[in-house]
Amino acid sequence: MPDSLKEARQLLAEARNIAILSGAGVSAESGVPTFRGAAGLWRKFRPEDLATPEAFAHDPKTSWEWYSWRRGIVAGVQPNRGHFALAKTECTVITQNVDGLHQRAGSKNVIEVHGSIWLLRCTQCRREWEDLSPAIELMPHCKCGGLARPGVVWFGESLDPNVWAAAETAARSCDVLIVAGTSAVVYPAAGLAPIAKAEGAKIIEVNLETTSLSASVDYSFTGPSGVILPQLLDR
Ligand code: BJW
Ligand code: ZN
Repeated sequence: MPDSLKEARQLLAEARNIAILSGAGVSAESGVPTFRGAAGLWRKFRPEDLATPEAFAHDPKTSWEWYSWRRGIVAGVQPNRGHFALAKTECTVITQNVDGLHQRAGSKNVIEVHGSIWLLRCTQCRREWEDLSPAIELMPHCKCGGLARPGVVWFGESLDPNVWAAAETAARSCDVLIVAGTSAVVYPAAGLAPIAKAEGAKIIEVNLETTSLSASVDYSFTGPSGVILPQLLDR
């Protein structure tokens, strides 16, 4: 075992308060496509065409087709060893993922900063409800007759202030923050690492490649999160 891995394991073993910021890469080994990079969702779909309120307003059917396709993928996959290693560890999971796989692995304390594809929200009365069926109708409607939208956060939309406050508190109060499977280009989520660092936390990054955070973290492990997270966390 490399010295850096031993050190990071020791750090985690001694930590009182561990938090993780996860991104799409953590679900990649389950078979959920990432957004960016070689196999990214958005090599085929331009983000600005789909993940904005304007795109939904202009063409809700295409937007719903995309979400319905993704719901089908997620419903057919299982959490992977990375999700399970986190679920076995007492830690706060701050996730940018909307797939619900951390919860399915058994993590109890999950903060979904970008919402969930299993949540629907009425564009008229704002009512929110859960719908877990993989085969959702293409243009779901609310009881009030209003068109429903996915309960996710699109570009240009603010994060739920309570959810963001919980994420910030977790970042400020942890002594180790693991940043796994995220390109760390989307804000404000990517800003959680510098926030934690400023409060004295050690930062451990796990990714297949280097990111804009890599130079400023304490430990950077290059490899699949499904392999590295268990190496870091399993006792
Ligand atoms: C592996 C692996 C394996 C692969 N093991 N690793 C200019 C500067 C700064 C900010 C802005 C700016 N202009 C606009 C903004 C704000 C904007 C933003 O950040 N834009 C940047 C892109 C520039 N942010 C927002 O708009 C946010 N809201 C906001 O700021 O509110 C205030 C505001 C109000 C009004 C106007 C403007 C601002 C909201 C952001 C919402 C993001 N939403 C999405 C879609 C969610 C719904 C859906 O899923 O459809 O969230 S975008 C998408 O990106 C999704 C993800 O959660 C998010 C992050 O992606 P993630 O998870 O990092 O995935 P990838 O694919 O990018 O990376 C995967 C990584 O895994 C890679 O590094 C791989 O190497 C790695 N990997 N396999 C380990 N097996
Ligand atoms: Zn309604």
